[in-house]
Amino acid sequence: MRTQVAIIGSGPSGLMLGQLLTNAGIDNIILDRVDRDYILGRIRAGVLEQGMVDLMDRTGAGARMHKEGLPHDGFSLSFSGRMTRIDMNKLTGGKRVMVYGQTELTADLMDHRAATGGVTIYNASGVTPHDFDGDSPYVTYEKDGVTHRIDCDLIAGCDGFHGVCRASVQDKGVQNFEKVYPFGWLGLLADVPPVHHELIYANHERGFALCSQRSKERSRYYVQVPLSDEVEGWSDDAFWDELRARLPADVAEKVVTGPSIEKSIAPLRSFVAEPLRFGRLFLVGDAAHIVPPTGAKGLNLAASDVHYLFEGLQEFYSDKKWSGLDVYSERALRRIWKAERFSWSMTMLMHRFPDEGAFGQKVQESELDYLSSSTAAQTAMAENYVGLPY
Ligand code: RFL
Ligand code: PHB
Repeated sequence: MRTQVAIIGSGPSGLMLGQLLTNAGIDNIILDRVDRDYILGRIRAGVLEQGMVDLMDRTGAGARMHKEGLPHDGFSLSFSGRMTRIDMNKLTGGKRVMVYGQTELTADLMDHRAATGGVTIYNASGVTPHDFDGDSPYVTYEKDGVTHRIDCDLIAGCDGFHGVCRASVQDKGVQNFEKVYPFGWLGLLADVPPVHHELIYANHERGFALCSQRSKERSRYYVQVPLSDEVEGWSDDAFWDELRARLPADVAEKVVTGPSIEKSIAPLRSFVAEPLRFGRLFLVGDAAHIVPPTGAKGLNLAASDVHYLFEGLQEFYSDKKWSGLDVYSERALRRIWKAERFSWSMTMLMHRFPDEGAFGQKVQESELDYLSSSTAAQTAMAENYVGLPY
């Protein structure tokens, strides 16, 4: 088999890149080690920046997102029993975010790919990129007991944090930057109306909590938990009690509870690999970087990577020039580090860090107090939350 761009990974990064390439007449094949249902069973992001919404429109798969997605003009921070609303729309001169689940967005991209004749090979095991240092890279994989080979011009590593692409460059000068946080998020998805029409990020002495949503009938809630906790140890009732205990009383009494559809614990991590290019192999999305979910930036960063890489690929195929691909890593990393900084700072602001002691706690409280009264501080938070320009 031969294609122009071999894409490893059929998450949002791989699917968005594949669709932009297909739309531009550039041949591509996507490989994933699991199948469609497995990918759609992963409950992840919910908040889309305008840049991500625009990119979905460019893929041609954005129609349902506009119909069912919920535009949000603001969100609230709760601490010391009071709420501060960050009016994103007013503070950024009219910008907003869109609440639309990653599961739905991924399904839309998969359906559009199938409808436009894109090739995806699911359940491909042992996927391996080869010879990307030279001029003739190829990818091998196994399916149904047979080894296959795809020759290509370039390889896009869109295979997430535990993928094979970054693992393949560990001895090629890649530098890893990492910070691991001493807690995780226990998330619960339920078909109950959200407690509030906007998101609430709560800093409470019992730990962080987040009230999010997927639609007017489906809520997504999170609470900070120690890394030693296991999801089996959390009944639905225990989750609802803990969530309510961390919210201001007038909000807590409005929480509508119900049986969980999904419940899971995710560890929190900041991670960046540099550079993002190794000859003819390019790292994209979670394969290259991870942010703690507090700033809602992971999926949105995948979108900006795809944007920069697609520009380079378009130039490569239409003008036979490497210049866009040559600057991909540098351009993407500048935006990645700003999102890393924001996600880290929002994580440090909103969680409880028992090891930081009383001084750390006082500094956090004073930063929250400053935020509640300073338009400048709120503007900086709003500007980052809606997403910095590409
Ligand atoms: P993905 O989605 O992990 O997809 C990678 C794909 O690659 C496949 N794969 C392989 N295929 C072949 N061979 C191999 N060896 C392979 N290894 C892996 C996998 O099966 C998979 O299908 O990466 P991608 O596409 O870069 O997308 C990144 C996003 O999924 C991620 O950044 C976000 O979900 C992060 N995130 C959030 N981002 C936001 O922008 N806003 C949010 O509100 C937000 N909330 C979240 C989040 C992530 C969370 N978790 C659980 C990590 C909330 C949570 C709880
Ligand atoms: C979510 O809805 O899953 C979500 C929303 C905002 C975040 C993180 C996760 O910051």
